[in-house]
Amino acid sequence: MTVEAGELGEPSESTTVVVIGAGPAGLTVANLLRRSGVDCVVLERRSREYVAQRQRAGIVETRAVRMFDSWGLADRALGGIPYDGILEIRVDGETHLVTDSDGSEGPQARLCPQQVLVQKLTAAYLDDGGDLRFEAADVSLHDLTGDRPTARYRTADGTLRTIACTFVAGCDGDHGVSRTAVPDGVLSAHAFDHGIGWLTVLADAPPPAHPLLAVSPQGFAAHFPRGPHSSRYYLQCPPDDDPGAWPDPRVWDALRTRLGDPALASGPITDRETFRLRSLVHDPMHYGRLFLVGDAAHIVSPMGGKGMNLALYDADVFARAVRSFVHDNDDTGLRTYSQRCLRRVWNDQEFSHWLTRTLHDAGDATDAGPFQRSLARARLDRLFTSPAAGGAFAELMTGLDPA
Ligand code: RFL
Repeated sequence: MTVEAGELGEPSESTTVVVIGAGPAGLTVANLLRRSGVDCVVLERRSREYVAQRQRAGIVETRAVRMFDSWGLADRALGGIPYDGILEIRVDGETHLVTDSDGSEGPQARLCPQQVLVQKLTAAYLDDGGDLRFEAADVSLHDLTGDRPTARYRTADGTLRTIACTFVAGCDGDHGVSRTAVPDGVLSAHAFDHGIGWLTVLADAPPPAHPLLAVSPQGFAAHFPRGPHSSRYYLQCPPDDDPGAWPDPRVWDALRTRLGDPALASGPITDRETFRLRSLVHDPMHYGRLFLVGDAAHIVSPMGGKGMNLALYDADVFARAVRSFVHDNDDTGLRTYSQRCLRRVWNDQEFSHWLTRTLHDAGDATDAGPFQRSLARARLDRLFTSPAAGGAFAELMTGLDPA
């Protein structure tokens, strides 16, 4: 990276890729570029402590584990607790075990909470000498359609800095600045509101034997491991319900009823929020020399656990494309980036939508009606009885499907 005097008097620097955002997408891009011998600078709005504790996803799918493995990063990037690839779907209290493994050779999915992945990717990047700047305020992007875009930001002490680059990786999530730097009308937004709300609760309570999804007459519920002594729970609720309407006793009562487990152990609740299930895709995923990666380009309903895994997929495709451009002067990967990523995005949106409808319509708590309810139950029945349907489900869960 070079440093020179800026035209406005502020320090001016130069690098190959400026990465906006240090979530799973940005940190993966940064680590893969570093391993490719491509220099980059990561600008993150929040502090290191804030980013390191943000809890969301919990499973790194098989495809993503193998992606890290192929870069020699699996041991350094992934932590968490062992996962035997078995998922429980409990229908009206009756257990059905389905496998999240397609039987192929190689490393399998890992139960790795998102914050553990973020902590490990941060440490790996910094230990390798990576340039990661936390508390970068007022980030703005300029000249994205020219040969030399720039990113401006303000340091914690108020100094204005400018970085010139060859490419910008917009990894700053759905509410970041990267996508808003694209002029109106360039991207098409395809949005879908599932009309479903979820209450999500994090608690210091024993994890389930297997990740658990439950259908009941009272609605959907789920219980996921987040550590040896912590769990995340989900409860279907009216869209835009108030978390304050869910005091602890109501949460544990609802979980015991919907999970069909009167003896479910409780524990202190450490986090509680409600949100609407929604899906969103922006097409194309680039503008000039800006490439949108992860949630900056698409949101997937959490059902099926694909959001973070798609972010990791985009990051891999982008890093390989930049590597080919920088080392082999081959821009094919950059030209086809959006098309290639969107194929997997729509594949995973379809899977997530299918699973969302199946598990919410099969209970009685939605207004889907008896016809949709019976269709959802028929889908579940097929999943539990047909090896071919079970195989297709496992292929989608692992992310090893051909999309
Ligand atoms: P992130 O994680 O939002 O990171 C974006 C980063 O950019 C920073 N940033 C900025 N930096 C500089 N300047 C600005 N102006 C900036 N604006 C923002 C932010 O501080 C942040 O550090 O996006 P990324 O990297 O694309 O990762 C995407 C994943 O976080 C997301 O898809 C998943 O969390 C979705 N998700 C799940 N995905 C799964 O694969 N499996 C799951 O089980 C799963 N569960 C979930 C989820 C999302 C949830 N929420 C948020 C509704 C459960 C929940 C409750």
